Amino acid sequence: MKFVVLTIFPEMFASFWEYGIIRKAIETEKILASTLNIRDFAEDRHQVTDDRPYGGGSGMVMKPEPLAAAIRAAEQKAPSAPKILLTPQGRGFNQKIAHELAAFEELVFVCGRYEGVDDRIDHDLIDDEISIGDYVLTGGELAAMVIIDAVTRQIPGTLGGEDAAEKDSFADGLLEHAHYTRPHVFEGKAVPDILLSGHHEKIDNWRLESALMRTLMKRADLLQKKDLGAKEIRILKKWSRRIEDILKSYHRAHGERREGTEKKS
Ligand code: 6GU
Repeated sequence: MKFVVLTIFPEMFASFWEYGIIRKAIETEKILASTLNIRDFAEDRHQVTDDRPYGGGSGMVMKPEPLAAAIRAAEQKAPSAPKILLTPQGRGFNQKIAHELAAFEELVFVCGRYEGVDDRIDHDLIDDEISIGDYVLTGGELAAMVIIDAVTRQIPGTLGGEDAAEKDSFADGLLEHAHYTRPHVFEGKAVPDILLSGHHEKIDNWRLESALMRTLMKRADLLQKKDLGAKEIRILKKWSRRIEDILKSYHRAHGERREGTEKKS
């Protein structure tokens, strides 16, 4: 995967390329990363990339000529790449889009700054617009890093275990199960026995139950949307029966007044 990033702050990426999985992916040539400084494409003596907005108002606008020239230079470096503008007005980034972008061989990211880019930088020059959430950043650089990070870990061979990305939160519509490492007991809390049993099927079942539980507690909206499998339905029904039993005992002990379940006699 080749990433080309257009920015007026290429230095922001210097340390990003240098750590962890991203660094390793560059070293093993799973990804190729470069930046183009938009300022280098400004023709004037002071290499200005912004200007005051027509119609007045506060804030500055990114000038079209340097940006267009930079995008055309990026096209030379990555001819097959979709050119993606990072903007809060773009479609909302998520794991599905990360997966979708990982299928390309090249990606170009255009980082806007100031109040926005001149609107004539449009369909001829930009193929896609992405936002990383409903809040406003001072520029697209952090968003580009977020997306590059999420896309890189989708590329086979970039993570430790070969299938680690498939087990991710969201990959199957569930949050990930709980994880534990040594020590066996930490501040009085022991690791669940099953995980030490060496019984792989039981461990898998425990992990599925843990993933379902976490998703129910933290992100019930994901469960509502999910295409549940037979095992998952069995687990949810088991919990449902347990909750029913607890409520039944409670009502028996306290009389069945609340919850509108008064007995007819
Ligand atoms: Cl992609 N850019 C900016 N400037 N702000 C954002 C964003 C992008 N996504 C969320 N907020």
